[in-house]
Amino acid sequence: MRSLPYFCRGPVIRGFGRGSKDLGIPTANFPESVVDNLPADISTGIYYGWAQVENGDIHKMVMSIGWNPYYKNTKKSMETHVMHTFKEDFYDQILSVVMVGYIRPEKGFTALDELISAIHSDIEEAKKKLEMPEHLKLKEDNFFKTCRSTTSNQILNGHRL
Ligand code: ADP
Ligand code: RBF
Ligand code: MG
Repeated sequence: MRSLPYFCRGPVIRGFGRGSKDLGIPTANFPESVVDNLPADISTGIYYGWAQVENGDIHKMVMSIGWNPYYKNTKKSMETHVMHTFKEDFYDQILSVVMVGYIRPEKGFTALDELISAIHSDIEEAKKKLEMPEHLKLKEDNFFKTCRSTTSNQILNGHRL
């Protein structure tokens, strides 16, 4: 995939509330504006990379892009599970991510426990892969260091943030 690593940023919106309730794995959802800006060669599926909430620490993440075939969603979503235990929810806060690698396509599992164990193995794979030097260096990228204030006029991937 030519577009990897892919950097993007946006506010966390409310989804269906299924991530944590059904699966025990919360996923922070991006709005349509971020989903619609994905380059054409970023296919649906499961990715891993780094994530940061506002100006906080940078954590490992796994992300699902697509229609969640298990739930038969009609809208394409982009959901990030941050590998960190947060004290509070962070709806409306700015999530910055860099997608660095691809794991697998989305699957339409027949049972919920199959979906959950697939996500757990994605998390294990992401943890391992992100220790590679070429991936570790993206954690230090300036993208995560830029001072972001609401008055600044930053442009990312052609978009004013
Ligand atoms: P929704 O359907 O609204 O996205 P989820 O059940 O998927 O609901 O929960 C996602 C929300 O949980 C996020 O928007 C965020 O505020 C919160 N959250 C807490 N911890 C995490 C985490 N480690 N990764 C992602 N989101 C988290
Ligand atoms: N949904 C699917 O229907 N099929 C999948 O293969 C799938 N894989 C996922 C992998 C990861 C790492 C994550 C975080 C989510 C995945 N999901 C998948 C999405 C899951 O169904 C979604 O997070 C919940 O529906 C909550 O919105
Ligand atoms: Mg979610």
